[in-house]
Amino acid sequence: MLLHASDTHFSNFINGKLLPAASGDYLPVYNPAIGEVYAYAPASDSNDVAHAVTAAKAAFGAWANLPLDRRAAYLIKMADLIEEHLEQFALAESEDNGKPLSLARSVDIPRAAANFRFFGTALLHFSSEAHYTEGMGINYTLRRPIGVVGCISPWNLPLYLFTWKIAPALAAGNCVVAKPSEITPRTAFLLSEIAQKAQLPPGVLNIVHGYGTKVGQAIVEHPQIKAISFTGGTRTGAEIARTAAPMFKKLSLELGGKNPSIIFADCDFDKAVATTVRSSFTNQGEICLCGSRILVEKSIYQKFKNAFIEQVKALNVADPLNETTNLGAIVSAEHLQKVLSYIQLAKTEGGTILCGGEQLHLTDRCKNGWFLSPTVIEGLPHDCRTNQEEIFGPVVTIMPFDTDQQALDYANSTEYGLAANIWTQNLDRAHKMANLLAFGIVWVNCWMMRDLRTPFGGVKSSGVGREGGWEALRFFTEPKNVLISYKI
Ligand code: TXE
Repeated sequence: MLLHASDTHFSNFINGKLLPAASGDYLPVYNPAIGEVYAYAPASDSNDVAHAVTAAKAAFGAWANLPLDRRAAYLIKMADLIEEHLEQFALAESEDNGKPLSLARSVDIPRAAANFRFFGTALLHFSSEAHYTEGMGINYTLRRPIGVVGCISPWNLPLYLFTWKIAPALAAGNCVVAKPSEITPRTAFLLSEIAQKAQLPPGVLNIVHGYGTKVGQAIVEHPQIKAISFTGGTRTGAEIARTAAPMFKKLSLELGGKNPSIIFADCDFDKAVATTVRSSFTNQGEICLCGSRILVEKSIYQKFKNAFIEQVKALNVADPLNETTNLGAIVSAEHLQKVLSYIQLAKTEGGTILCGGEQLHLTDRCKNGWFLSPTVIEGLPHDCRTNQEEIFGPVVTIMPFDTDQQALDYANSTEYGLAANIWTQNLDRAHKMANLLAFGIVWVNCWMMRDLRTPFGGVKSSGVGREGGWEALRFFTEPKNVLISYKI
């Protein structure tokens, strides 16, 4: 059991110590399933960020020069400790975010541990290039850590995405100032204790809690923080880029999505239906990779629609702690209102609600929680706002298409380009579509299957840069070319 697991007042983690915000202020943290404040996180500001940067700078030299196997051992220890406390982390994540406990237990927390283990071992194999130039000599590329870097993450996959940034940053030899979402700070707080238990040297990892406009902004503005890795909304990403660009900071931005699921008549029908239910509604649709526009070839449109709706209606929206729950609570009252407003918009745009569309009022301990029935909307043109803007909830549209070209045109018509999934048994079509879809990730006959070595990220307004594998380690290092001149 982690020491502070039942604390109602979370702490920052700066220079190896658990501290309140310098101001002494706190912000409320809600349990979405019961609709009540259950804890408080430090409402930090630029003073806490400055403190964290000072600690990180002081720790940097020793951390960057640690033998690789020792740095690796720290990260692997972090992975082991997360796994050791898996149940406690999973419960904390579920209570904080509203997601089903079973999902936190099977996806979020194992992946957080995997992030540390993956990058903890990757750093042992990371290498740089050498270029022999005839008549000139040999160039080799040094890759050195950047220094102090900032990691800012969102509320939908709290520990999963937080560690997806922190682990490669540390692996590459940087010291980190990290900020979790103020909406879901609990597992980041527990991670502080994991870092203490792993005896990570003070200042190597600093976690500062608080609002985006205060702590996030202070991280982005701080002149000693040389790179920012951010996942969150596209508008926030633009704001961060505006601030960071004139300071010439390195930026990795993972932003929103409006992903298509493209179903061709020659698909493996049962698998396509079942997976599309998952890709639409896993984590209440609050995953940037969720498909939210289902495009179905006209000849199987009715059949697919009927089978899909039947399975969606069978989904169990219930207390996240129940083992049989498929969809838990929406993360916040504000986000619930946003999602509901899109359902209203869909109606005014001429859409028909095939199922769901309403806030659900559960009973007992969840009677004031923020629940929404999974919603499927039909009859909308591909270019209306409902089909163009990110909703980020359990709401999908379904529409027919006639030809491959039309499917492609519809799919590529949004400003976003994160992930697409296509369903076909035709190999030629699969390759052709994968090539022409304007997305950073394309899944063929599957969804959200991840190999952590592969590049992860989007095009257009879905972001800049890629995470994962060598891409992440390259982002968190600065290359320097060295030419040794010699003549044979
Ligand atoms: O994101 P924000 P939110 C999308 C989704 C959602 C919308 C808003 O559409 O409805 O974004 O969600 C910090 N400088 N995604 O409000 O505000 C903030 O405190 C620096 C997609 O959570 O972008 C939090 O830690 N940081 C996404 C983080 O940024 C700032 C996942 C993300 O918050 C800041 C989540 C600022 N000025 C939401 N303002 C995905 N693609 O995975 C806020 N932050």
